[in-house]
Amino acid sequence: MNMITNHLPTKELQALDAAHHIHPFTAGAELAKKGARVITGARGVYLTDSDGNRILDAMAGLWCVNIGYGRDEIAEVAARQMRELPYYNTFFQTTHVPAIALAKKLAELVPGDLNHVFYAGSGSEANDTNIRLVRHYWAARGKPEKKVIISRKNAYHGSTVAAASLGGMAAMHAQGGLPIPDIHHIDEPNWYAQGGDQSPDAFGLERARQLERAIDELGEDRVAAFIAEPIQGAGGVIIPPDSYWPEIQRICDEREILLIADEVICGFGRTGNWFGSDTFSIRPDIMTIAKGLSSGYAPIGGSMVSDAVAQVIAEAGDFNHGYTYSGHPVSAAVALENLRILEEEAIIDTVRDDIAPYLREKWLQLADHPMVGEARIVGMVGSVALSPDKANRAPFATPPGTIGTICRDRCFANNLVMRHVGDRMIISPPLVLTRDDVDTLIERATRSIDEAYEQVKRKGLFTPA
Ligand code: PXG
Repeated sequence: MNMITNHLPTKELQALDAAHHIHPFTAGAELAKKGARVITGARGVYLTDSDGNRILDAMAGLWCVNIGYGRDEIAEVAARQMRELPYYNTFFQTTHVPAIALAKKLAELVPGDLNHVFYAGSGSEANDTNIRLVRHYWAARGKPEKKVIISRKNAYHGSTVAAASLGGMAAMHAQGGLPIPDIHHIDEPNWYAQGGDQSPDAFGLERARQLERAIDELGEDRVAAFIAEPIQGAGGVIIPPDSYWPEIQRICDEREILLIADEVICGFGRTGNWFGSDTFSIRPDIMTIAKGLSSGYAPIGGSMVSDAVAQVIAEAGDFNHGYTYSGHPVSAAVALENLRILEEEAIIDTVRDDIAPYLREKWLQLADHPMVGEARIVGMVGSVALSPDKANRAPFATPPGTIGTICRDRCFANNLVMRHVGDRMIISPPLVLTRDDVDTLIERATRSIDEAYEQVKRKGLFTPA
């Protein structure tokens, strides 16, 4: 493997990192004290750090390395493309072969008639595009007042000003004066935390019908679109009740609004099918893609757009929007090669038919643990809710995230990347996990939850709110 092995000692790297590097979603001073973990290489589903530890990456980087690390074919394609045409833009009536080939491939893979792509460099940028696209679309149809986009609390749609506004993360809105105007948030379908005594299906219907009520209250003539992740990822892997998506689809069919499925996490095999929209029978007008599109090997995202919407946009004159790196040739070539690997190696079929069912069986057994309130999983994305009182799905008395952090730290110590969101533990591993890898993942996760449980009890924190 081509790794930089003669790097500085870990302590020196950490000091330089603390001196000059501002980390995303991180308390800088706190991290500077303990030092960031330095990742130096990766192969398959394992990371290597600067101290030589081998860490099972059950988050596929940041939900993106679907084909696993270290695929030389991708490096070859990137190098070839860099030599042939490292950059050209797709503005000003030009195009290039990688952008064309990827657009055609995406039109084949993405369900329904979402046959058109507007390229972006990331999921955040793609969602920025979506806001401008849907408003431009309605204006072109003579309805410029249709501007409001309905989203959900605890949704994650990215970190730019517009995407973070679209998202429903209270902690993000609390910084920098968000959200921007004309974004409206309804409640999330989080039965475990908010469902009370209702059945999951009754709760799912109630939450879906909030969309109908919001359209009525805002006025259908003012609402442009509804956006949602098929499964809320960064929100804690919140899998909606079965009743939720069919009801949302019914409402979107009946009302004159566009449906945007944000598939940045769910896309490209994560849920056991190519798209979360396949898994949940969603028929979006626009789909946000990124992450698994290139398995994270190069930055790229995009908005997949239906024939009907694309036609209106095409006939409405200039769409005054675009990024320097829209359809970047190297990223597009890398994405194409990633899709070839996913398809030719039947990775998603293997997930659906073998690995996901195997992982599911073991993951659901975590619910037997005395500190686990529920275990849920769809395809290769799952979560467990930590709880001091399973019967009542009660949260801990400590501030949200306290117990999750203890558990996450045990995972770190046990060479497993399993994240926490509040007091939920989440996984989203590479799709190329083998059965042996699943066993290792479950063994390390169980050990980490056990150790966290002992610590929580010892500190007297095993008490409900
Ligand atoms: N939509 C969804 C559903 C996402 O999960 C984005 C859009 C934005 O994509 P970019 O490429 O701009 O990051 C995301 C990204 C986390 C975490 O803590 C999740 C994401 C990004 C950063 C952190 O789980 N998801």
